[in-house]
Amino acid sequence: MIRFDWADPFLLDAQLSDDERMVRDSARAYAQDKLAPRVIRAFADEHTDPEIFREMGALGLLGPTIPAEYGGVGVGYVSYGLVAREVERIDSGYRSMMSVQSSLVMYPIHAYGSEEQRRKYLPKLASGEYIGCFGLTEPDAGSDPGGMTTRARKVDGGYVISGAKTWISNAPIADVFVVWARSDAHGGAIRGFVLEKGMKGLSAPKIEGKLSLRASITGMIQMDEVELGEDALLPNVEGLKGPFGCLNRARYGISWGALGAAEFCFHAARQYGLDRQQFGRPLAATQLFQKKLADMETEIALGLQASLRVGRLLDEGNYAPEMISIVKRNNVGKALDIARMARDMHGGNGISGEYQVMRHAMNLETVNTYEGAHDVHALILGRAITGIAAF
Ligand code: TGC
Ligand code: FAD
Repeated sequence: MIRFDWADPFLLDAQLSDDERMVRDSARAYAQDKLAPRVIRAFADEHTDPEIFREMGALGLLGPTIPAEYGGVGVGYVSYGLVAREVERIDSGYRSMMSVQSSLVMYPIHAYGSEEQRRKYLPKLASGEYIGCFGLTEPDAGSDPGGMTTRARKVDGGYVISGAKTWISNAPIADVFVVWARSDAHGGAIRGFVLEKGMKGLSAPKIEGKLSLRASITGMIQMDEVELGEDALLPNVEGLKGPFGCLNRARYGISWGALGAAEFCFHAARQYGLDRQQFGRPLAATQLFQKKLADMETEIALGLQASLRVGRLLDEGNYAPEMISIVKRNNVGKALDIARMARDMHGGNGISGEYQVMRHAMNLETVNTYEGAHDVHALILGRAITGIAAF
């Protein structure tokens, strides 16, 4: 028998390799030393610091699964998940910045791009010199991206692309835009294109006034007859499986990240309960408070084990997207419940920015919606269980 460790109940640490622990520790040190001190102000001021991309790049946290020859560090998906957990322990917006760059911009350029595209973009995205964004969602096509109306028209020497994407992370500060559009030259199939800041007809206005993910900038991508060369097309994928292949990676990372945010809230509620005296004893001495902590710990421990399992299967190439729907949906939903509960357990102090739990709850509202809304993942699973698509 061993002594129970409330902060690592199923000995997750012992299930990691030395290399994975090293990646985790380096991401944790960066997140705690550099991100934690600026997040309260950044969220309050709705400020995104582009320097964060350069800092993460210097540590190999951007596109960590991309091979070293393209500027990545070539680690596996368990390591990627551990990075997401440490970054989102501070703020979901910071994890969003990191995971869009890694899974939604670097991954498709690596997996679907030409050798020239890989060499042109990946090293600069890995270092954070370039910031990337991913345009799938449109004003009238959110959960149903197949309903997109952005169109690429074939012209001599390339394409002309027109349309609008909305709710796009990083867009207003992006240098590189991975955009999905219906391509007339390919029978109306969905194809990926790489656009660059400064192209005529391309703009990316900021969406103002978000009450969630305020440390991560979000915008639109407006394309008015943007002229692209042949070399802008991602040559090696066609159809919705292109963007979904990227989303598999990002959703998996989110399943770890959300639990990082949940762990922060759990630890904060525990400490608050130990410190705060009411009715002549610490709040943590009451049965209700302890039950809430036990529920939090249980959900976090189960969720982390599930994400670790899915990460190992991803690393083996032995996964199905539905596995990722289970962990994205469950872990984000549970993290949101935990953050709301932690907010309640802090009483009035829980609404103050200083205690940070309400910021996590507000952020997780977005995380529950993006990358496939909570109920959309239920429908993906429902289809797999019954064979009937109920979207
Ligand atoms: P469906 O008929 O199911 O599939 C069309 C084609 O795609 C293939 N496919 C997949 N391939 C790889 N991975 C997956 N997860 C896949 N899911 C489907 C499928 O095999 C088929 O291929 P083929 O070759 O037969 O054509 O497509 P559908 O239109 O019925 O889709 C239904 C549904 C609901 C599953 C899908 O549309 C969906 O997932 N909707 C949610 C949309 C979403 O997640 N949007 C995310 C936007 S990006 C974002 O939010 C970034 S935020 C990031 C941040 O800031 O951190
Ligand atoms: P809708 O699809 O309109 O859904 C609204 C509600 O209806 C949800 O509760 C949903 O679960 C439910 N619903 C939808 N369809 C069904 C159905 N068939 N049956 C039952 N219920 C249903 N997108 C990008 O492409 N790139 C990004 O970088 C990006 N970043 C984002 C950042 C932020 C801060 C936010 C808020 C969003 C971001 N998104 C991004 C968009 C995000 O992916 C979409 O918001 C999400 O896919 C949901 O689409 P929607 O908002 O249009 O909601």
